[in-house]
Amino acid sequence: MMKKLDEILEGVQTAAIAGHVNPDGDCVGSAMGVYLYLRDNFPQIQADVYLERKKADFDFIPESSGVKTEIENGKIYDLLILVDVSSLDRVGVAGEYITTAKKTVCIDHHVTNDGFCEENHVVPDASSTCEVLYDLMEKEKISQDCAIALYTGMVTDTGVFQYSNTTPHTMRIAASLLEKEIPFSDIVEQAFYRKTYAQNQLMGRTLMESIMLMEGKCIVGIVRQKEMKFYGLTPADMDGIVNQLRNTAGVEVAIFLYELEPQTFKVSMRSDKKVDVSSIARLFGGGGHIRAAGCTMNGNPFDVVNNLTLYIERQLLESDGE
Ligand SMILES: [Mn+2]
Repeated sequence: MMKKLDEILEGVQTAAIAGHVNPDGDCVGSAMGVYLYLRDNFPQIQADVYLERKKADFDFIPESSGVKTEIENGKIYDLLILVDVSSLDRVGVAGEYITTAKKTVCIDHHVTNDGFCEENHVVPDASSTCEVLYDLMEKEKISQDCAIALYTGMVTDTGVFQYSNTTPHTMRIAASLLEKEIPFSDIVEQAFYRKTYAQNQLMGRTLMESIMLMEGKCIVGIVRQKEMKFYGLTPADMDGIVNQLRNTAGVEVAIFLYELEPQTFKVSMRSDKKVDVSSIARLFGGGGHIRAAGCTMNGNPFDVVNNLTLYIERQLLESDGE
């Protein structure tokens, strides 16, 4: 039974709000959304937001400069709210609070979420954690600042309301956030499209060096550590590359690998219509959504790609047989 956020907050005096490793727009948006809702409606609650590494991309979200990147040793919160976190091993900096906080609550939309908190509000059909969050909030208590945060997460996770996770309900929520007179054009531009020059250069290079498999149904892009170092980029700067790969005529599945350390790769997959990439990511200890999923894999890039394409090919064959 889903409780409303106001109910979850009953009797709470201190709250830690945290997201997942390598926080994306939905993670930052939902964490800040909760924070701003508390700031505006529950000023008696002392709340802190903990996120791994604050991305400049989302600096426009009000109060985001106050985000903490390190936990306070020994601090015990009444409540830990984890947002957009699908499993225990994805918890970012606030991991220690899971054992010390008096109550833990997870608000999420990943189908792979295994319910690792005491209370779990997981809606796999929701476009984003921000969408789940909106439904847990009292509409009239959502300020313009809070609406900016929520809209950011929805824009990021739906690819600006384009991906198949976008529903009429998603659009109705987006509409009600627009009624708060948020700067929606700037949010889309800054949260989704804007890249640094170095990011664009690395994206261009990755596209140029990409390879096509399965008669053009699968595209693979690979970024090595030495390239990231050359452009002065980190894993947090890789956003958008896998989408651009997928955005190729005829491609059903895009695979993007970037090297975390020698022989270890972060894998992101995007699918067009036929392949459930989350089921493949899960085979390798990862997770995500049907059309967007990821995992971490060991070996050389060719081993990694071969392991994945086996399952992609199988699903493509099955769907063609239907
Ligand atoms: Mn999300």
